[in-house]
Amino acid sequence: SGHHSFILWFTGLSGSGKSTIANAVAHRLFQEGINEYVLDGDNIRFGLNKNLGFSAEDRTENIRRIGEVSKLFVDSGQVVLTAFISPFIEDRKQVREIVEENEFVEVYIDCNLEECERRDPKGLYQKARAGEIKDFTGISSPYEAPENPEITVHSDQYSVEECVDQIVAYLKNENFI
Ligand code: GGZ
Repeated sequence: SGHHSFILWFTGLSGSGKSTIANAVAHRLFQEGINEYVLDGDNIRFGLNKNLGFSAEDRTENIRRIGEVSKLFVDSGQVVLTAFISPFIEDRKQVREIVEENEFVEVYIDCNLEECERRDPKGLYQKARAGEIKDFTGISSPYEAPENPEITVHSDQYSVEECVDQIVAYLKNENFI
């Protein structure tokens, strides 16, 4: 098929819907015959990066390694979707710089903190508010929103399926797929 390999890099707060939306986009790509793979906390933070926590330094190292692994996926001819908070602009920029210019597509999953906290699917915000989790993104650790992402979807205003449609439409319009 005519598609090239690239990184679809999701960034956003905990509970914003990154993993859910990334997996739904991956399913669409699969249906179109595209080789894809999703990297998220489940397959990275319990394996390759299990020695890393949530200090600023560890997050930077987390993202650096994920970037390098993503580059390998691109070299192997696949579309890789990554779903990590990746809170620092500089860390995301570093990943962008290790691949070709047309191989990094940043997707900002924009969901306001109040909504993420209302969803609180794992009860982590509640624990962070109670001081039981330190350095929690949005509460006691910063999140730097992208200044110029290729795609922004507002997961606090649109359904998962609508967000997926918006992302797939961008990829088609820009001839990524
Ligand atoms: C943020 C944390 C923290 C702290 C545990 N801060 O909603 P989740 O549970 O499933 O996703 C969050 C995940 C964040 O890991 P990332 O690798 O994406 O973070 S980063 O890119 O910043 O390195 C959350 C859980 O891990 N979690 N402690 N303190 N999220």
